[in-house]
Parts: sequence; C-alpha cells; structure tokens
Amino acid sequence: MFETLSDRLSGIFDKLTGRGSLSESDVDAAMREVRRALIEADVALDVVRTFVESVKEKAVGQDVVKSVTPGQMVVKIVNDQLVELLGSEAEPLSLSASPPVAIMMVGLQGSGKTTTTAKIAKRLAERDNKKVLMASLDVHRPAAQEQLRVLGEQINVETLPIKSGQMPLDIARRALKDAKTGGFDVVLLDTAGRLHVDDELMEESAQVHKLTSP
Ligand SMILES: Nc1nc2c(ncn2[C@@H]2O[C@H](COP(=O)(O)OP(=O)(O)O)[C@@H](O)[C@H]2O)c(=O)[nH]1
Ligand SMILES: [Mg+2]
Repeated sequence: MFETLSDRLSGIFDKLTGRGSLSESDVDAAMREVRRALIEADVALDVVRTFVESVKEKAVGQDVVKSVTPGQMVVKIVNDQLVELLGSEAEPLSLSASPPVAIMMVGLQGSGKTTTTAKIAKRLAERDNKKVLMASLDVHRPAAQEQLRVLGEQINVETLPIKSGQMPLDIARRALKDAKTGGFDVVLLDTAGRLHVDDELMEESAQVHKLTSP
C-alpha cells in the first residue's frame, strides 16, 4: 500500500520540481492529486482533509510560489507534514503485558495481514528471541489457514494446528490456551479481512478482541 502511495507521490512531485515557476493553481492541482492518492491508499477522510489543509497553510505562509525552487519547497512541506502525520520515530511493539501477549492483526482483505503476521513473527523470534505462536482465524477464505501454516514452516515459527470447522472465537481461545501451556511469549492472531460495513464480521472481531485483550 505504501509503495503505491509513494510512487504516486513521487510522480506528483516530479511534475512540480521539474518546473521553474509555479502558480498557486499548480500547487492546488498538485494538492488535489495528493489528496486523491491518500484517499485511494485508504487514509481516513478527515485525516486527509486536515493534512491537505495544513500543507496549504504552510505553503501559502512561506510564499512558495515566489521562491526560487517552488516545487522543492512544496515537496519539503508535504514531506515534513507526512513525517509528522505518521510519526517521526518508530514505536517498538509493546510486549510488557504478562505472556503470552496477544497481537491481533486486522485490516482489509488483501492488505497484507497474513504476510505481515509472518514478518512480525520472524522478527520477534529471531531478533528478540521470543517464542512465537501464529494462529489463523480466517475461516472465510479456503486456503487462508494453510497459507499461514506454510509461512510458519518457511520462517520456522510454530502455527496453531488447524482444526477444520472451528470458528474464529474458538480458534482464538485455543490459541491462547496452547500459548499459555506451551510457554509462548507472543501469540499472533491473523484475522480474516473485513469491511466496517460487515456487521457480523465486526462483531466477531469485537468478541476476539474482548477475549484476547491484544
Ligand atoms: N508488494 C508487496 N506485496 C505484499 C506485501 N505484503 C503482502 N503482499 C502481497 O499482497 C497479497 C495479499 O497479502 P496477504 O498477506 O495474504 O493479505 P491479507 O488478505 O490481509 O492476509 C499477497 O499476494 C502478498 O504477497 C508488501 O509489503 N509488498
Ligand atoms: Mg490473510
């Protein structure tokens, strides 16, 4: 998702910096594209709105249009603002709760939850020496649980044995229990992708959340 976004943004910026002078409407047009790129990358609408507004405010305040390298100044302002929005420092995962610590992966279908689950697991296991268990609660997509199992084999991280027909909440319960008895530090719960318009799946998420306090 961020790769596409950064491609889009650099495209917009290339257009800006490639020009000697900029009018205010050039800046406006670029910001409209930035806005669209952010929305298409699933950034919340009010976040996008605030973002674009503060960039414009700064751009106007610094007389971008009259400066020698207007394009670069706009790019710098957008960049600074993005850093501020995303946070300028990496936040380490907090694992200070008593083990096993549950981490619940949520997000839209195809957004990379399962892949990221394996990446986090590998990092926690190899770099932080944690004993990690991964469990797939995705019973909606046929091969989802198998996908996680295969990834687990590749990175040498244990996965909860698949029991066909078991519901997500029961899988979560079993994962916690196995993690506890097996002395695991972390249990990663890979959920099925969902949209907020899907009430049933959202309710399921809420129940898993309540059960596992991730
Ligand atoms: N380019 C790229 N592709 C990714 C990344 N993470 C996941 N994918 C791909 O996106 C697709 C969906 O990923 P998956 O982890 O199954 O998403 P999930 O549905 O949220 O579990 C797969 O084809 C992945 O190989 C990433 O960081 N970069
Ligand atoms: Mg998945």
